[in-house]
Amino acid sequence: MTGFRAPADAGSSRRDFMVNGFSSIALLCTIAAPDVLRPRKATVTSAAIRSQAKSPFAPFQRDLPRIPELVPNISTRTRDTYAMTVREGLAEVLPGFQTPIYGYDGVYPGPLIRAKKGREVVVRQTNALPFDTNVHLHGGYVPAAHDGHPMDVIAAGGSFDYHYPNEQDAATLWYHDHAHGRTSKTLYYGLVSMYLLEDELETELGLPQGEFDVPLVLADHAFNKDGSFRYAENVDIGFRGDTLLVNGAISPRMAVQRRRYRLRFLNASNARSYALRLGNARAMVQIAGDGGLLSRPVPRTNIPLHPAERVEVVIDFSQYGPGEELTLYNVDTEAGGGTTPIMRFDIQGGKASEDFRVPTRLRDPEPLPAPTVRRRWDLALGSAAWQINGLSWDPNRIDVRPRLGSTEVWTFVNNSGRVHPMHLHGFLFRVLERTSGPVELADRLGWKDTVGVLPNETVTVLAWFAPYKGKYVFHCHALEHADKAMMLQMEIV
Ligand SMILES: [Cu+2]
Repeated sequence: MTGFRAPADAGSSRRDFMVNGFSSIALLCTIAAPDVLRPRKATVTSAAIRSQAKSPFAPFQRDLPRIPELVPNISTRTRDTYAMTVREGLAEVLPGFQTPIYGYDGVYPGPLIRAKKGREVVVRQTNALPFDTNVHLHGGYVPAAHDGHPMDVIAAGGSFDYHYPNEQDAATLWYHDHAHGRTSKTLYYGLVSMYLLEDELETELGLPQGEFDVPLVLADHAFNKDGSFRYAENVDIGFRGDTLLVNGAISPRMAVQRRRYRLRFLNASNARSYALRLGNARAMVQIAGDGGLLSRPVPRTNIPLHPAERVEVVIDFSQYGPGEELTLYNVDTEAGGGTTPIMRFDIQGGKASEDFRVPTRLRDPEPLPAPTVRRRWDLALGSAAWQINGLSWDPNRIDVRPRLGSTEVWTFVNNSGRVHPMHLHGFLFRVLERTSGPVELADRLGWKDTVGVLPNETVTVLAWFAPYKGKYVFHCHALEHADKAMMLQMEIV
């Protein structure tokens, strides 16, 4: 990694820290968060003062935090019931600083839920924030009333029981706020976590489990001098931070045994795309995407990851010697400075001994009905806002009515210079074609719920509108685009 390059539009917190130090009052111009989002005054400790000598932004200083797993309050034969409070909290992101966040149970990332296919999960979400929130289970087959539609919100002080049937195949899902108009801020300030759905077919594969199955939440951030997150709105490109967090720690290190690990990556950034690459382009084996396991594993050396997408890889650390360090980089064209090193794996001593191999077949693809309808969606910047087919979000309008159980061919035509990660709530799709080149093998072998439509690219998908009727949304997952108001409504009939 060579010198620091500050992103043009997001303020430059890292430089702020390095050039001015903590005592400087020379603040760069930023757009303040709304009152309800304004962070509380952070505590500066002596540890913080000491840490300025060695730059708190240096990568690989902290061990990877593991995401806490939530324990059900009640478990019956068929159902697990959880309770969570959406509230303000403090996170120690920079050593010695307390960063104000919004968090599920007050932590960032929020607690992880581990669900099993065929067992219902109920999550009682209590809103202790001073404004509306809701919860969208991204990638889940969820009845419309429980999907976290942007207009179905939990008022301040209220609560709602989200019912998740878990009748889909194993997949790495995630949950986040979806109250309309402020997701760019609420997700940025922390309302994000993972929901891992498991099933028996997956268990039979013998993939790495427990401490060897590692969820990783990636997000770029920027900081004010008091250690609080800095947010600068940019509706055109979306937010760009200058510092990469994995599970809430700056480019951490992770001690690994000489064996295989399952790593589950989520791009929880507002608008930044990543490209995952190990040092010296060493191999990763992709086993799953947004919608769960691929039909077979795919070796890859460079994996693009657009906002809201997930990829799961198996990395075999037994090939490396004790003491070796293996770095995972972001090599996306917009990477640079603090957004290049993602994390480092530090190989521990001990013998490499393991029988497990990634099976050559993972999951058979479902037969799908032939598509009945073709639709085209033009993605462009209108006179004042990002739009789809010239339309902005209107909750009182239904923009499309697919039939329950049908498949449709949807073509996203990007007439702009920005990436638009297009996401369908409630339903999955297969990527059929893209004009930037052949569809990646891994994207052809599995389900997706979000696809990055590159600048001036056209991407065609086959969407399957099952299993639930009702009103859902589809939108760009660059959060500043979605908030302003690149989102349409579909009703499955
Ligand atoms: Cu967009």
